[in-house]
Amino acid sequence: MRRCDELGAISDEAGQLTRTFHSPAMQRANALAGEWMRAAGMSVREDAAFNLIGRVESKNPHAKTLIIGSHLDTVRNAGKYDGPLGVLAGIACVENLRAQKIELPFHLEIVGFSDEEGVRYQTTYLGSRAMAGTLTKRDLAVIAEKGIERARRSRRDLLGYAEVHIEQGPVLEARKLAVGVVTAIAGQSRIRVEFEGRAGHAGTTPMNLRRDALCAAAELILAAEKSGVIATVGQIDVEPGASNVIPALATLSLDVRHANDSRRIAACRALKIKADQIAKRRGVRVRWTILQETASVACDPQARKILEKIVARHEREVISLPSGAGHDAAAMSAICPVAMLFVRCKGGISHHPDESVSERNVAKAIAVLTDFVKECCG
Ligand code: HGY
Ligand code: MN
Ligand code: MN
Repeated sequence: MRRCDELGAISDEAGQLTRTFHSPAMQRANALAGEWMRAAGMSVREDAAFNLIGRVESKNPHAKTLIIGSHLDTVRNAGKYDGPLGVLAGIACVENLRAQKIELPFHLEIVGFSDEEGVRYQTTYLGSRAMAGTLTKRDLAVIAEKGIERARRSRRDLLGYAEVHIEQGPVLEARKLAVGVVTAIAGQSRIRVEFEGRAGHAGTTPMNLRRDALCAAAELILAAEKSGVIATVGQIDVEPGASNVIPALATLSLDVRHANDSRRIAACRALKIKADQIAKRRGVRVRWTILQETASVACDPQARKILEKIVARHEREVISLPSGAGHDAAAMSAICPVAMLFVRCKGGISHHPDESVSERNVAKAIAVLTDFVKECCG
């Protein structure tokens, strides 16, 4: 918990917690978490995508590697636990195994991914997709840092991936449980929508002669809210951005989620048609750019069974639940089986400085994770 506080104080922005891909704060966070990994007896390196990797070598050089991880980057004005808690739980698990003198028949790595949130480039999972080898040409074109695709790992080396993460929802708190097992991770689409109208004088241009880009955007935002899937417009930029000038350009981010990929894709299509209709009626142009699509991912049934068996030793009730939030496990599922454990967080609040967890619930998650790794020894 103290480590969460220490990492939570490392930010790119004064007065709030923001750490974005390869920023100065991310480099400081990697250095600090790397020290804790070294102190736990791990060898530490950073891969070509700036993922922080602590490793406990098994005596068997031909062994595969189990990866436990989460992300060290954050959203803007973030909470302290979304991401870092999973990395620190992994380090605590290694400290437990060491204290119990457990020799693992496989290599164990704890990974702090460099960009799960995608705040800097609007492309999520840069770190875990670099490791999974699923970066697109577009990803590589938009990012300034070259060569991150060299972080790619081969599926032959991996046993699997496990992630501890705050639930970011209300279910565990409602059921008075500390932890729960994740069944699947919802797919997501990230789209940039640009409405281009015409700037004009706010005082002299009659309302019926305007080509107001921001009013067009406003209509689409409300249509997204009623689209029947989980849709969010989190960012909007307006140009020229003066109070007495009719907006010529409105650029908005559209984030669409659903557990069922065809429902999500259909909803995005319907919103694109709506955007075209709004643009036509208002005499503005619209540009629709899909920045990223991530399919929904089922957690590995076998790994889930092991996790449920372990949770049953620690909780009076074992519940399994889907994740509406995206996680690095979704990216890692391209190269190995994945398992996720949710930790209860207060009020389900996340992506907000009020994000909080209890020491008791975190202790239970670390105990479950440690038993899970021991169970993987077969
Ligand atoms: O947006 C998400 O679902 C995750 O927090 N990156
Ligand atoms: Mn997260
Ligand atoms: Mn997040």
